[in-house]
This record gives sequence, structure tokens and C-alpha cells, in this order.
Amino acid sequence: MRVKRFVGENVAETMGKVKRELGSEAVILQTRQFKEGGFLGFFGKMKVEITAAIEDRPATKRVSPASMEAYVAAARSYSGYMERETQEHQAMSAGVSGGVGISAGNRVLGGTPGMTADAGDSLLQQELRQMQSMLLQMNKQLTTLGQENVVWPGALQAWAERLRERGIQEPLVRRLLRQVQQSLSEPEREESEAVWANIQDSVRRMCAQTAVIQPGVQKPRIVALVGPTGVGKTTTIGKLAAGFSIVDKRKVALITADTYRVAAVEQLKTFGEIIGVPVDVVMTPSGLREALSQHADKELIFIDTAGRSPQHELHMSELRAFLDRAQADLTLLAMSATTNTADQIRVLNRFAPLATHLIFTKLDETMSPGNLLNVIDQTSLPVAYLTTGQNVPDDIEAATPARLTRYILGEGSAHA
Ligand SMILES: Nc1nc2c(ncn2[C@@H]2O[C@H](COP(=O)(O)OP(=O)(O)OP(=O)(O)O)[C@@H](O)[C@H]2O)c(=O)[nH]1
Ligand SMILES: [Mg+2]
Repeated sequence: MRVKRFVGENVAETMGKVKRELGSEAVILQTRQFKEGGFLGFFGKMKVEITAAIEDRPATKRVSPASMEAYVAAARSYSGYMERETQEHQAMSAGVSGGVGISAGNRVLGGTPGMTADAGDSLLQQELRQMQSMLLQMNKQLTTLGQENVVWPGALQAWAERLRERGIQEPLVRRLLRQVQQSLSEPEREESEAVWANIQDSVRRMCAQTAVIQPGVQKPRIVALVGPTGVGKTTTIGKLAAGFSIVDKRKVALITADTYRVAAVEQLKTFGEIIGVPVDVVMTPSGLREALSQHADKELIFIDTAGRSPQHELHMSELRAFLDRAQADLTLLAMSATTNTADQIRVLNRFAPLATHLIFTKLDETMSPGNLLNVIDQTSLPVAYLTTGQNVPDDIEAATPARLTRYILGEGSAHA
């Protein structure tokens, strides 16, 4: 790793030096502002210092044909191993093999190498292993308790399957179908149109909380985007900024507090240049206040933040410090529709205290749009936007209850 210190008049100039010397993939390790010259701390000139680093080898490792071959060979032998193991398992459960341990080919897994399972295991070890497998079995049963799929009478069973296929979780499937049972008579429940309309109504009601950004009137409306890494925050800012500035002719400015990689700054700067809106780069929470005050004439200011793992407490507190100084009017939590529900709920729990609205991204990529409903059911935050592709500025839509319902349930016909 090559580490270097750069000094410049301001953030933009210093970042430029970093990029020229170390390239776009450089990582910013530390930034600070200091006064140079002057007398007794007065009349000095503010300077910016950035310490950046770059890996000696390329950040993204290209797969060479030779390593690709090795990979394929490894994958083949792995699948061979899986096959062998499955066969052994089948043989064992059919009572053909008398061993207790799990052996694959010449290898003995989970035991001492070179020792056959039944010869090496004492009675105590065998009992322990049996107890362990019983515990695992019990644990599995406990976790699925209450989540098993209910079998529904008549045509409702097909509807339940259809909702599950969309990725809607079992408790919600039950809620939706109980609603059908409560509102429709038994003969009506066999009519596809009636059931479909009832389910759509319920989902629309669950998705009633939506809201979009309104530009500020007297002063700029400050909108920050937060969320896990790679969900599409910067791209979404590009789409929103383009929509508001080019289509709605609003005065827009962009600020990025994501200075982790030079490439991240470049990404927003490129959007800014194409759209024709100013982009400020800030390194510290106090720098953010200063940048905001310079855009008092704007109607909208979007703040991009670095993607944060909800598990990383230090990063989360850094983000909180930025948001405290930003005093944003709206803080949009971007969540990818491709993330599974359990992880989405984790993200929601960590970020929701900082957020005022949700954005669902990558709707075009998910096969389980029911995830959206699972999340919406767990929060009172309104949904602001839905993004549906990589194209800036086109692939974004304002969230409405009808649109959300359409994505969640699909455009399909009433016939389950
Ligand atoms: N398919 C699809 N891709 C998207 C969408 N939005 C963003 N992307 C892509 O997702 C990738 C990451 O997007 P970014 O905007 O850089 O994500 P980010 O959240 O700013 O990432 P970090 O700043 O690294 O945390 C890029 O390749 C985008 O083109 C979307 O709605 N659909
Ligand atoms: Mg980003």
C-alpha cells in the first residue's frame, strides 16, 4: 500500500491532486483543516490536508483464463464431492453403511483425518453427536413454529401460493387472506375478480403512507440520502437532481459527504456536471454547515452520504454526526428491493431513527417484490420514491399507494 499526504487550498483542489497522483481508486484515510502562516494564530490561511492510500496491486482482481480454468476445475470437483456425499448419505440412511461419521471419498469430515468414524468414536462421542443432531432438529422446529404455511380452503390456497411467490411473508399472507374471508362470502371467495380486488385493496391500504419531495420556498429544502453500501444512493440523487433541475427548473445544489473513495466523489461530480448543478465536497460535519450556507439561494440541496453497514457502530455514529450538522428537512433511507426481508428489517431498525422517508431501489432486479410489503408493514415511515433501473434520470418514480401495490402484487390478472 502506498500512503501519501496532500495539501491544498481547498477540498476540491486537494482531491484533484490525490486523483492525479494516486488515481480514482485511492482511499481517503484522513482529512484535516489547518491554518498556515499568520501570527499568534491570527491571519493564517486555511489549508486542507488529505492523507490517501492506494493498494499496490489492482483493487479489482481480473480473472485470468488460467485462474478461471482452475476455478472451473475446483467447482467441478466440489460438485463431484457433493454428489458423492449425497450418495453416501442415501446409502447410510438406507442402512447399507454402518458408520456413524460422515465420510466423503477418502476424507473423513468432522473427525480425525485418517480414522474411520466408527472405529474412532467412543460411545460417549456417538451419544454426544446424536444429542447434537436432536438439538439441531428441535431448533429447526422451533424457528419454523408459527411460520408453517397454512392450508387454505378452496380457491384461497392458490391465492396463498401466489402471494408467497411474490415474496410476501407468511404472517402477511394470512392477514390478507383472513381479510378476504371476513369481507367475502364463501361463494364470492371462489370468484377470482372479487378476491383479487379485495387483496389489492388491503395492500393499497397498507401502502397508504407515501410522500414526495417539495422544494423549499423561502429557504432551501435540505434532503439527505442514507443507507447501506451500494443500494443506489448516489445514482438516485443524480435522478432526483436531474428531475428537479432540468424538468422542474428548480435551483439545485449537491453536496457529498462521501469522501471514502475518490471514485465516489467523481461519481457525483460527473452527475453534477452533466445536469449543470454545483457539487460541493465536504470532509467534516463543520464543512457541511459551511457548504450549506453557501447555497442559501437554492430551492433544493441534496446531500450524499457514504454507504454504511448497519453493523458498524463507529460508521453509524459518524453518519449521525454529519446528519446532526446537516439539519436536513428530509432524510431518505435508501433500501434495495433485492435485499432479503430479514436483512432489510435489520437495516430499517438501525437507520429508521435517522430517517424521515424510505426509497426502494432496484425494483427492476428483484424477483421478490413482496419484500417491500414486509418492510412497509414494519415501519410508519412514508415511502417517497421507487427506482427501477440504472438510467439517470429516467428510472425513478414517485411512490404512490397504487404504484406500490402494482409492484408488490404484479400486473397479472385476477386469476390465481
Ligand atoms: N438495476 C438497478 N441498478 C441500480 C439502481 N439504482 C442504482 N443502481 C446501480 O447500483 C450500483 C450502485 O449505485 P450507487 O448509486 O453507486 O450506490 P450507492 O448507494 O451510492 O453506493 P455507495 O456510495 O458505495 O454506498 C450502480 O451500478 C448503479 O447503477 C436501480 O434502480 N436499478
Ligand atoms: Mg454513493
